[in-house]
Amino acid sequence: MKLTSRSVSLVPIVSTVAAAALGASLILVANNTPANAATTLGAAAAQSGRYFGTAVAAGRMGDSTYIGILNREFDMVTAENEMKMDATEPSQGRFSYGNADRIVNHARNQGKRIRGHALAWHSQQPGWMQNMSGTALRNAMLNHITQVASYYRGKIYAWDVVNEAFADGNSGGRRDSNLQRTGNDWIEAAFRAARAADPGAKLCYNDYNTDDWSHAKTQGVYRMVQDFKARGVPIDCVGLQSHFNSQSPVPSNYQTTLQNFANLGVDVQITELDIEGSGSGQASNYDRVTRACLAVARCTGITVWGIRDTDSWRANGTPLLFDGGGNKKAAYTSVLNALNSAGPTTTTTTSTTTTTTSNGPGPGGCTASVSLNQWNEGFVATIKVTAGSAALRGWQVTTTLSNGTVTNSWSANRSGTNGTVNWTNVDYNGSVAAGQSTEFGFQGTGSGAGLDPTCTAS
Ligand code: 9MR
Repeated sequence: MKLTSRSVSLVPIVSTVAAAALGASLILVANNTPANAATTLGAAAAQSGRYFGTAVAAGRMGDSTYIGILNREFDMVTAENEMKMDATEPSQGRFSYGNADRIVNHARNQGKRIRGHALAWHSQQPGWMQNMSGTALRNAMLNHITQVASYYRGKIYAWDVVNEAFADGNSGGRRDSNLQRTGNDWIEAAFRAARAADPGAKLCYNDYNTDDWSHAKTQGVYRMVQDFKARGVPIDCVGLQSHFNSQSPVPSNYQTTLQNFANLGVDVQITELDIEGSGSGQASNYDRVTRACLAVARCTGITVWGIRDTDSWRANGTPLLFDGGGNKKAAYTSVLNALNSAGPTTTTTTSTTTTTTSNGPGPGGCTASVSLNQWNEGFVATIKVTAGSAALRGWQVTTTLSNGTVTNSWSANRSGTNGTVNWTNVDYNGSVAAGQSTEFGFQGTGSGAGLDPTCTAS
């Protein structure tokens, strides 16, 4: 039984000037008119296939205001401290995931994705590691990466494999540290170990003061990534922490920096954004950063480093999007508006359709429907799986991608990237009560038309 209902909505162009100039009445744009504007950061970012995340502290998860904002606004989560080396391996060979798991489980239960932070770093090392050197330290680092990335295999969208390994100042070289003293190849060794442990996670190099293209540190990181790509060292992304204040303002060439890294063939992510200040000045800086990301196709998402100003590691600088009472600041509105201004379209000649297709109850008692956001080069599909009259213990959805390719997916396992693609539940969303639903999604290039999902209970 298939295709019991279909509805297609086309949103007409908002710019009559563009329509007249191009002489075309079929040019369509969507979701950038006030009536269609998304009302949360995550939903607004998703219109262009991006995420909007925040750092989460396990110790604040009992705070209902904090959790309420987290659940409503953000679709990517980074553990602020709980996945660091001192937290996850407090004594050598004994791993501890309690607080990290609280964050990971909450995020997954809420359908949010997770950035892992951080597998190897000179700072926040457990005491036993701080005193190590040479081969023993190299092996301990590799074991740590293997253990932690294996434990979270399949649950992490992107790992900060190595954090802050470059020196500040004019050298453009590496920072001195016990890890650096194990040999200059420690970073690539870390990336190879992470790839082996979790082949599905994107692997990022993450640093601060790498926002200004003219800075020696930025150039040093750029040369390393260029070298890794040339030699086949597995690296997928570069994280720009982007902690800004009056001493370290948003540089005028920030978008250039994002674009130049992206041009090396890696994704770029803004990983720890905060901008000290208040009012319209702060709002305009947030606007610039957001628009810079939106202007770079491979800038895949933005994470702010905390929820309310009072949650920040530098609370006195009021650097975040919500005030201490959980109220939206001017900076919040400027980010939301910037994300909405991009909408799902990239040019005024883009066609955007929203298609909803539902399949009738299959023999196994579940249905699947798709909500598709299509723009000229790609799409984001969200598939809703609904249990029939009996609870599901697992499900499989089959989709057809005749003219598109999956580049990224979440909350389901998949069999391939195009043609007939089978999706099965992951461990946390296989159980669905009778009549209830769960969702998974994917992003792709090309066309998502004709996905026509069918659901089978398993
Ligand atoms: O926000 C984190 C704070 O709670 C910790 O005390 C601090 C310890 O180093 O780390 C902070 O997060 C840092 C992140 O892990 C790496 N980039 C800089 C962040 C702000 O210091």
